[in-house]
Amino acid sequence: MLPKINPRSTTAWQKLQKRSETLRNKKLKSWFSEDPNRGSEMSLQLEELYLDYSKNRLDRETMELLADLARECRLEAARDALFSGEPINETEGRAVMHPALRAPRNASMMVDGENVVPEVYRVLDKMERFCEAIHSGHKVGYTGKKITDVVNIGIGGSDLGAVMVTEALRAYWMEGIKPHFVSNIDGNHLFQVTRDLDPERTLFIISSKTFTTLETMTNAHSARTWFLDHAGDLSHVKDHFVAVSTNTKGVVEFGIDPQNMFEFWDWVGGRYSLSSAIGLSIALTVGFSSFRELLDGMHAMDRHFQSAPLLENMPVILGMVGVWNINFLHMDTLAVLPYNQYLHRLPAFLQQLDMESNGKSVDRNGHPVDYHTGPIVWGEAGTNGQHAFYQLIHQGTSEIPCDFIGVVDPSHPLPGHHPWLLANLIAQSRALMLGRSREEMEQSGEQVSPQVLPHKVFPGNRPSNTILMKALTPRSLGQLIALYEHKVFVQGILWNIFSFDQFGVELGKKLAVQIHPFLDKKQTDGSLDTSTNALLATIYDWQ
Ligand code: G6Q
Repeated sequence: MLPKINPRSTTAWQKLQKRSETLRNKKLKSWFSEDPNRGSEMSLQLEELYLDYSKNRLDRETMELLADLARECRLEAARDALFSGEPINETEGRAVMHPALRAPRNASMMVDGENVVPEVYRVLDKMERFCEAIHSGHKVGYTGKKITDVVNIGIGGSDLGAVMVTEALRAYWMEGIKPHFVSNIDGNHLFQVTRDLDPERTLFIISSKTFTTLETMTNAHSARTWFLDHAGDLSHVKDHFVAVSTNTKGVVEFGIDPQNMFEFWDWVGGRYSLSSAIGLSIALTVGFSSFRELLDGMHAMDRHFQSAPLLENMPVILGMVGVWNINFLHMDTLAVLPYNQYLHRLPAFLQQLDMESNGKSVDRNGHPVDYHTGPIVWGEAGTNGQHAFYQLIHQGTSEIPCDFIGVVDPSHPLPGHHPWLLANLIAQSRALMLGRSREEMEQSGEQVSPQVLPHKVFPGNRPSNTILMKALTPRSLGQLIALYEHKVFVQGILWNIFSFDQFGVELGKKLAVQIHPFLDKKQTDGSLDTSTNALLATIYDWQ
């Protein structure tokens, strides 16, 4: 059981409130000029991952108070409960054991009195053999041709992580095999992906924890029809369709041989599942050994999170700084800004991880919260964002904390690009911190008319974190992913909410089931509101 402590009732919360009032007029710029060690002291490193949180509007005393808040909210006990397999997903009655997916073979991680690590390795070993058979050409399509294209059909947690990681690890793609992802029930998605594929060389992975998800099952059935239109005989399905799921019955009913099924378990949440068999498309794309390195990187971060003291613990620090920005400085969004083209799907992945986990307004006692919880997460790869929405980040009325993410070693040979990319990354967080005052403008000697001058003033004092990776490798990417997974956990504990359910996605699904027959029949039954009626009437007219 998780502790159920209202953070506002803690002594630390009251002190943090006072601290935020004391610091209200303090400028980030002055903190840096007063303290020559701020940059190096408010940063920490794990292997080749470096977090600088010094450009946030807080000082060491604030960090100590945040750690007190974490202690009063019993974060360490909650962390122990996570790693010991307690059913901390209380609303669904399940353990939350994604760290077991990347634990070493000889580890022991218990769920319901059973060590789950041997089961994890049974599936990992099966995945490894399967990857090896596909890559070597030992396992081929029904006409004997080598598999060249892998289509993952899944949505949400059964899609976003795999898409993000395969994109991030483009430099590690194996020759001769290409990944594709279909998630949207909009037929355009499957149609566009399959249009140029050769059914004789295509492998479909139907990835669905429940094997009942509308979008995935609709796409899976259409993919099977597309395949059979070419292959003709149902017996060929086994060579071209595999499943990743917890639902053996559903997989068999679909017509996939259980031999071709890669299991995972109900203690793996969808958005925390990329290190399970849901990562099969990753392993097929980058090779099993690179997938293993990704898991090892995640495990390194798991261990760090599990053992490091609160103020030397990267996920804890990132989580606490976020709580400070959201609850004490009242900044409700978080921009994720990776300065690496291959990380372009990271904002979308983190959006789900964070917003589906902590987009909650009822606490663990079942009471409405009277404080803000999960931020609106959004973002884009830099430097594209600079030429789009950074204007608002620099001069808009909303203050937006940013996570800048940079990679020091480029993974391409082109000269002249990378220093500029890094210079932009560093410059942006510095510009946000420093700003530019009217006086600085006047002293700079820049010729600006008095009418234009106010428009050229930058308020500055805008907070950001910077995460540097030496290189974008499977290991460092694994560390980055687990860093954010645990950050989300930390914040959920401090906010006294349940982070591992997602009931908020259900109502819309139920209403879609109610509305679907009205589209078929082209008439409603008078039970709907007038806006919905008018929308349906327009659709009937235009069909
Ligand atoms: C993630 C969510 C959700 C889920 C999808 C797909 O945490 O639960 O995004 O992953 O709805 O579900 P299935 O894997 O069951 O198809």
